[in-house]
Amino acid sequence: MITRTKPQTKKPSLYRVLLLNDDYTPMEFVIHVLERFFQKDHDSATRVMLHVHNHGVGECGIYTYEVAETKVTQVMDFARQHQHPLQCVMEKN
Ligand code: TYC
Repeated sequence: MITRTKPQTKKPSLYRVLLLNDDYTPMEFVIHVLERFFQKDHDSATRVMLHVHNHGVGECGIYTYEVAETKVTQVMDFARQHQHPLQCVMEKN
């Protein structure tokens, strides 16, 4: 009889954190969010922001569940504090 053993280490599931476009949040605010919470430099933050602006949705980063959830909460709280309708969501990779 042949027994296969599963690898002993399990890789954690990964989640994509996405920003959604809207008509009201200022472009500079979105760039600031990407720099502050996703450690992007100004050029790559600008690229992601423009991608979201032009395509409706864009990826900020890929994280384990807890980190992704924290990022979403931080972005949503920050946007609410500044009264912008910016939406940030996560999806299983
Ligand atoms: N569409 C917004 C504007 O024209 C900019 C924007 C970009 C808003 C990305 C949200 O996730 C977003 N001011």
